[in-house]
Amino acid sequence: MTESRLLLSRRSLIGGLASTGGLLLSGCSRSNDPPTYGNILRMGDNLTYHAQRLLLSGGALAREYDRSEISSMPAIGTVDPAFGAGGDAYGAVRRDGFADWRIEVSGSVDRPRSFSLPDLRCMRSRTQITRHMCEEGWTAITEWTGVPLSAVLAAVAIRSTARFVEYYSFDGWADSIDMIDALHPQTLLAYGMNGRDLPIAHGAPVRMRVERQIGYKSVKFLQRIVVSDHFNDFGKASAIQQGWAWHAGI
Ligand SMILES: Nc1nc2c(c(=O)[nH]1)N[C@H]1C(S)=C(S)[C@@H](COP(=O)(O)O)O[C@H]1N2
Ligand SMILES: [Mo]
Repeated sequence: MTESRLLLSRRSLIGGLASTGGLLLSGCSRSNDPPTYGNILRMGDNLTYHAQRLLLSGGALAREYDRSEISSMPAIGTVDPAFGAGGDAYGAVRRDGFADWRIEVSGSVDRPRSFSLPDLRCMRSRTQITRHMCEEGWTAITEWTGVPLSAVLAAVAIRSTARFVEYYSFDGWADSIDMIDALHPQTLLAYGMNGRDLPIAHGAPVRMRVERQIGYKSVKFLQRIVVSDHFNDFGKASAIQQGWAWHAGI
């Protein structure tokens, strides 16, 4: 390589590094980022958010396992919302195998509608064996069956302005993911676990599976979904404002 070409390639390398660093660092000021509340640890969340988005293509799959590797999975947090706050609503839909359960999908969509369990079961399905990772330190390998969230979003015709998908549960959980995770092929509204109907303790009738983020993003007992053009931090009592990372990539 000649002197000048070496110089050129070095310059472009340095330029490349600088712009990479710029992209990572500017993450903290972009309007669609998770909020930091001036908290230095929350700024780290944004760094991992952009680093993951940079390193993995939007569609990179979480590792999938063999049936022989399935392990037992403890039920964590709420194991039956019928006995907690707002339990009446869950108690009502729990009857008759969730015959009256409907999940409403609204917000930034052209065709808002609700889906019954049979509606979801009639749509395209995906089965995947993945490792659930809880922030408490345990992991479990489990088979999940469900409808890709992308199929549901296609059915309601999300608008081009949509940036986030918010999801709410019967036990008061609210969370959201960006469109890259929402449209990811492994992001499921899961109604099956290890070849059976999803048990109540694991989130019946339908739970979210977000395989490239930590366990608490996979919200159980889904009640409704809202497609949104703007980031929602769900207010002062929310997990995000209580210090839980919004983007918890693994
Ligand atoms: N609605 C709801 N979703 C939830 C929880 C919960 O308590 N309620 N716990 C979360 C946490 S911290 C983990 S690790 C997983 C646990 O899923 P599992 O109970 O099926 O093992 O669910 C997540 N989703
Ligand atoms: Mo967890």
